Amino acid sequence: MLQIWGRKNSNQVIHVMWAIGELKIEHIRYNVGGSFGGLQNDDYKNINPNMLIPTIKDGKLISG
Ligand SMILES: N[C@@H](CCC(=O)N[C@@H](CS)C(=O)NCC(=O)O)C(=O)O
Repeated sequence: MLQIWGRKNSNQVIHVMWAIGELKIEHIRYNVGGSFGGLQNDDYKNINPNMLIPTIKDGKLISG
């Protein structure tokens, strides 16, 4: 399933979630960034070395 990391009140994340909503793609979103934190740890750095949101993972493909 498509996975998205990012708080939904981020402008960058809103664009992604809008497209996912329009296309009705099954997905799961994790709240990270802003007051949620979670960007400055090794687990997140491993999936997105930029340590920013959003990060999108589709199978083995990761985009951030
Ligand atoms: N992915 C974009 C930019 C990503 C970006 O600027 N993300 C902001 C979101 S507003 C961010 O992660 N800010 C830190 C935070 O929200 O905690 C790029 O690399 O050009």
